Amino acid sequence: MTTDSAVLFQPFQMGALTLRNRIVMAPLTRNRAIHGTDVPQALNAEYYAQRASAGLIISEATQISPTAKGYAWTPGMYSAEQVAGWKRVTDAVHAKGGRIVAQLWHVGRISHPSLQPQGAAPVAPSAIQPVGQKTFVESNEFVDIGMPRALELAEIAAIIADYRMATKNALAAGFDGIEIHAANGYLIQQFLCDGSNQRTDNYGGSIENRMRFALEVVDAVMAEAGADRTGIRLSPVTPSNGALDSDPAAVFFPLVHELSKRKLAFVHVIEGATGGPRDMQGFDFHALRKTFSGAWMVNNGYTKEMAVEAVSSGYADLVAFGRAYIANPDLVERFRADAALNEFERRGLYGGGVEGYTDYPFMGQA
Ligand code: 8OZ
Repeated sequence: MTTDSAVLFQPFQMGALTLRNRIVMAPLTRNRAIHGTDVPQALNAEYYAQRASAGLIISEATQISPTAKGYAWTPGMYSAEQVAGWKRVTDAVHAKGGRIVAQLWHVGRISHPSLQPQGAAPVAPSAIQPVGQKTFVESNEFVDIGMPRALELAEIAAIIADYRMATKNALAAGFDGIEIHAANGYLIQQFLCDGSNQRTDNYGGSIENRMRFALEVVDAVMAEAGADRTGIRLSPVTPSNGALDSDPAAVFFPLVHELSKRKLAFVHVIEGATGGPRDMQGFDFHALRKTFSGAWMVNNGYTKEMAVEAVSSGYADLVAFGRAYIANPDLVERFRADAALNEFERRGLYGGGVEGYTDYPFMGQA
């Protein structure tokens, strides 16, 4: 290795947030909120606090409303109890000098009537069923995703208001900022992609119209948190959850240009297929980076060596690690010491308690 890994341990000013290094804990769905209320519990605070030496923690995806939920036992950001639960988490992270932003989420069509209020069909830009997708319900099974219901115009406005309220709640819960989850085939990406959006009103058709929902969400979040505490996660070429667009570059270049105009603190990109192959399918992420003036955060299968290269070359400011953070609470210290990493295991990945969650050893522990 010719490049010096010290670049990873340099502080970084991301908008209003001073981060102590370039290593980010990626948002990770772990399905451990309190059953029935979707409230974060003490175990969640312990898990995040274990990982507080990251330059930044991004919370697991958190639903902005009951309708925004797509999986069993994911946490919410819309009730007073949820805000109180999250306050325990942010307090525990801050007590260790860490920084944490909330990832706000609406799943759109990636849900199931058993997870929806009144057992209703999930909502989406258009009534188009995603092909071959499943979700995880409370009976502990993966079930097929059915036909969603197309949102009425007034409902779209209400969802934007939900994002704004959830942002207010996240700030009240002590979060340092917001990451808008616009990736992985959930509601915002469903509006962006022509494979899931066939609306004929102002929210469908042209690129400008398909971007409208995303930008209205961004504006609503910024109105509460400020641009300097707002970021967004994008996955231009992921096939996750049936995200499908005939020409991703035609959508994501103008979108990132708009985000840059708004002076968003950061853009977080998943390069390739989420949690899978880093095949960029001809999409030029380096060119996309050049259209954005704020911080650039990259993710997907990075090793320490790849992270050093991405940061020292000037392409990325920050690198987010998912699986490595599941298995290594002290990932920063291990990188610094050039120590071996714990192997990621699937046990307890989605749902359960301590096992596979807070029981991965720190360096020097058995
Ligand atoms: C894994 C399982 C359930 C949800 C994503 C929030 O893909 C998720 C997710 C990941 O963004």
